[in-house]
Amino acid sequence: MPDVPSESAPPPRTVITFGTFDVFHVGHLRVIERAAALGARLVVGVSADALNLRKKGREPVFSQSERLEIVAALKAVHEVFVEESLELKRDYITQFAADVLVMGDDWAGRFDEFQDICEVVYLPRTPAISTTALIEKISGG
Ligand code: C2G
Repeated sequence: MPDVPSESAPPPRTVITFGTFDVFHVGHLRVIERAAALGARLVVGVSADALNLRKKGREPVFSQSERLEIVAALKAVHEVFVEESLELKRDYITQFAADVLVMGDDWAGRFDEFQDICEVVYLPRTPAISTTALIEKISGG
């Protein structure tokens, strides 16, 4: 018998998410795992060092290639790429044929404009952990 998908089976969905993922922590892991659970394939855009410098006025602790390497090694992640600009989100969603865009709810409402090409989901942030707080703690601040 040929392996024909049943008519009622929903097509496998591609999920896309974005982030810096600097000083990788459990809040990052949870958003990635919950994003992956919304589809069959998870693509992650890891923000470029230059984008961070422009946006936050400082270099990330870990370089872009290190952050990419860490995110790519996660079981839940199928593909990673460098997010060069926040303004290219629509292009990335199209390029990777994403059905769902996932972000933490610190971005709530910010990407609703993409609802014309994909589902947009904001997941609750993991409380009480952030890269900034970790950097302050480690540096004794
Ligand atoms: N996150 C979370 N819980 C935390 C910390 C972060 O759920 N305690 C989520 C964020 O909401 C985001 C993802 O982890 O969805 C990555 O967080 P950051 O590395 O801080 O990413 P950011 O610099 O906000 O992304 O296009 C977006 C850019 O790439 C920037």
